[in-house]
Amino acid sequence: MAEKLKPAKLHGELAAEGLRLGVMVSRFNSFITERLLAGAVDALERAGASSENVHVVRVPGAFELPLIAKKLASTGRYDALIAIGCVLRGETSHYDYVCSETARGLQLAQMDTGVPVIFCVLTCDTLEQAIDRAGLKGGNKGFEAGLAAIEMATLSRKIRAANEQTANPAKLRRT
Ligand code: INI
Repeated sequence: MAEKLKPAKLHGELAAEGLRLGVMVSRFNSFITERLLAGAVDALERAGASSENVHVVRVPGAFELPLIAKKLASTGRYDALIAIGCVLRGETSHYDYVCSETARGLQLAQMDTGVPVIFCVLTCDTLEQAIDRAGLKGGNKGFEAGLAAIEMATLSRKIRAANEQTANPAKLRRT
């Protein structure tokens, strides 16, 4: 009979001790973004992050998030970044440009630098939809982003450690 396969598994942890994290927050629609920030900080705090290792950086609007993400990631000082913003649809096509360029720029920032950048930019048709996702019916997307940052940071550290130790995937911890 064939051997029962036990594949090597690799995953992040929800433990933030020692992680260096940057949280970028857009001032535009701050009524929403400050609530998302509170949710993110709550997640980091509960998972054991320390004040000296968590930096909050404010930017004017969502459109400015990608450049600052790239600058912060390029310092090599962060295990993960969280980009917080809220774009609300208006009467013109401005919304579409801000949304698409923000998403594209943040993806580019993480792909160019290898530092995880968590996308916590709400893109909503109405203020009510945004409020629901910033601590009401839809939970708090900032809290979810905090957890995602911790998972991606710890996963990235594990991959780096495994790579430094050996290129052999069999050495990865079996769970
Ligand atoms: N920025 C946002 O973060 N949310 C919005 O809803 C928004 N709208 O609708 O205009 C917005 N615009 C500003 C933009 O992000 C830049 O800050 C601005 O264009 C200067 O570059």
